[in-house]
Amino acid sequence: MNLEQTLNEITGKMYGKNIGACTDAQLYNGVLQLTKEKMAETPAITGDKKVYYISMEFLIGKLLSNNLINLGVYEELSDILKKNGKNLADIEEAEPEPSLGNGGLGRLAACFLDSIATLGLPGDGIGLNYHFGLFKQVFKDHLQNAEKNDWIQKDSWLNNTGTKFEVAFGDRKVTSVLYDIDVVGYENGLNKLHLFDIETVDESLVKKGITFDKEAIEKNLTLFLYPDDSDEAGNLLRIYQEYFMVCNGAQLILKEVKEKGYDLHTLPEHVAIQINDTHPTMVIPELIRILTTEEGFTMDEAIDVVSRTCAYTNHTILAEALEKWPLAYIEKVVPQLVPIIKELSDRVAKKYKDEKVQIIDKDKRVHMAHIDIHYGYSVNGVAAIHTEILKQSELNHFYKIYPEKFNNKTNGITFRRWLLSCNHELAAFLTQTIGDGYKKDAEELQKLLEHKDDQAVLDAIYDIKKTKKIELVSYIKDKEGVELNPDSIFDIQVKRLHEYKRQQMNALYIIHKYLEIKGGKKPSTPLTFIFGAKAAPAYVIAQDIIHLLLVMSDIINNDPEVSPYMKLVMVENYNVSYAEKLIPACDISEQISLASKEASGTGNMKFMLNGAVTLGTSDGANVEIHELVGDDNIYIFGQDSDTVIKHYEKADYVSKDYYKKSPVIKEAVDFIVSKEALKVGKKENLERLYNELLNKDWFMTLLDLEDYIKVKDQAFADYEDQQKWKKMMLVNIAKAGFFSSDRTIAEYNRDIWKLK
Ligand code: F58
Repeated sequence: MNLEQTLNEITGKMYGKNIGACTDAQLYNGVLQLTKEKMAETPAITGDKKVYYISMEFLIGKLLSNNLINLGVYEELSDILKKNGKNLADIEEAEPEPSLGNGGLGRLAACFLDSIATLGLPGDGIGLNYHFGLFKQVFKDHLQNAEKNDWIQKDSWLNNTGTKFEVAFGDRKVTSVLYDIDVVGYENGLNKLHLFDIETVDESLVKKGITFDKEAIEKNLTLFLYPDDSDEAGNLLRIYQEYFMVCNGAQLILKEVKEKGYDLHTLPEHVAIQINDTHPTMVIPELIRILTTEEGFTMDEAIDVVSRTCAYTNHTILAEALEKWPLAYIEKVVPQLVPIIKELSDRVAKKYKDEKVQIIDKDKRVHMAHIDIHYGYSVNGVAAIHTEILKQSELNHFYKIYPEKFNNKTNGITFRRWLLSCNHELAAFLTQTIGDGYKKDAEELQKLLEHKDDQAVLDAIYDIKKTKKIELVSYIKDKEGVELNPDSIFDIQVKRLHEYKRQQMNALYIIHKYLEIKGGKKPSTPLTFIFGAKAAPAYVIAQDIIHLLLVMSDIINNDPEVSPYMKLVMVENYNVSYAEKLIPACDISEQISLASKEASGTGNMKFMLNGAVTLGTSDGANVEIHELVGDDNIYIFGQDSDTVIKHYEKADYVSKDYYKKSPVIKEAVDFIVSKEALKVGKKENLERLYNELLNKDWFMTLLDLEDYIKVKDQAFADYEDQQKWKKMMLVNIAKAGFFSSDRTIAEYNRDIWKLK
């Protein structure tokens, strides 16, 4: 049977209809089943040693398109649907997005699974099956509201495996259920994403918005991704979730090793466990607990084996993100782990006197990262500058003890999703121009450099960008009700909302531009500013920044004097699917974090790959992008990380000094609480933000604002020179190959996992 016959048979069985007679939603279910059948036929990737990537987040996004691409049937299916009067893009719209992650860290885990399978390495993900992913963002009265975000339908990518484990929280025992999602490599075999759920979960517990009874563990454990942790019950629930994941993960791993007939004493020869940030750290004491209490290991043996199996990735230097759980909380949730953690801590205390490297500190808090570093065999940062900061400052005390454990693995992105799937036009053009070798070996994108002076190629890249901008304009008109001008410059900042990412600095620039236009100084090419960002519900200033952006968009877009020259739109509920529409349409990619704070960033890579030019600070992977494309193909501004770190050390940054010194800064900041802004926005939110910027500004917005304005204006001016801009686009695409997650994973494997 050919693909069309199979699909007709499936829709016939499901709905008594052939392809042409189905609705898009019905066809989605049909194609879903077809794809799942194809994946089930794909041979599993096997080997002597396997990696388990354990993570609280896998921000997989919609899977249909990617799976079809990786199975090699995207084009064929697309044609079949067309023949039957259907459109694959419309069918994809019917797929709910699994938002099982907050941002970069979760998305990275998803890209990694794709690359592990694509490279043919045996490797599975281990995580949780949240029934409601990251909240759905809804704007009302210029404020963010959080609503529950369900994604699981009767038919979905989840396969119930029937595997169950018992998990004990002290005397309280619960049963887990394991769901698997197949992960198919690009023209390669099959791995799995294992998502654990609790058998007794109860979705009806969620009443209004995203609030629910936090105490009812049996019912709520896997309801939400990262519930609000602003209170003790929230923190405890987070520990319940973390332990639930690692306890299940540890049981699964040991079961698989035993089934393959390996002696558990040889664990490090057959298993590598990559711990994605500190959230899964308890897997270390949990494995030690199981090996000593159930498998007859001595404590020394268990510690030795586990330490040679586990490796840790750090994703941040922000102190508030480095988990330090009160021992009392762990005692409440998993008392059986406490003796193990104490033993691990005592061994460290005996050997090292330095306070800074202890596991349990004087306040009886457990430093999770310290467990990973002492009892894991590898510690990696996620971009060159980040790893250097870890070695030289944040984790310097550990680096002195274990220099051999530290290594860098600059992040990457899967080109299957972030080029082939989201930008068919560019992918097809690249194939036509440089062949399709780049799909397997991303470095081949460099062949594009040979066409640097080829006018037809330069024009084509520019035209494709225009096509994607027109598509986005129509999508945004539909979703947000805002009419954008495809001939304007698209300047885009999309990422989680956090002060260190400095969306507020971009907002101040926009105010500055608005005031300039009001004063009669109009930009030669109109400007479009696009934001997308969710703010953690408990993060007050982040909500205020969203408020300011929504207020400004209201003011700007409704001012007939200004709106022909600039528009501002903050898209609602930014997620992976939205990113796939925004990124191909971007001219200028905003990567403006305070230097030293963004560990890597991965959005920066996605934009570059799609021909956007970066406007950024010397932070995270921007530094490596800069090195690759050279000074002429990127806009870098602001203070460097050494300077910033010194400001923190000396505590000598005073934002008010910058405000007083610069009339431009003063004017922009004052506008936040101007009559005009207060007429549209809320006094409480705007005044709080204004005061924060003037009296605290912990992430040094005003430090870089003047330079930002200068360099951003330069970028807009350069855009006028089309020829120059086209070349910059080309160089950025050509140099993006380094950021393929295939390269990143090959390095993890070469240096850390060592799988065959
Ligand atoms: C991100 N971390 C880094 N954390 O900020 C980013 O620079 C990096 O590129 C990315 O990891 C991948 O390495 C990140 O996304 C989170 O989302 C936390 C998860 C746990 C709750 C708090 C946010």
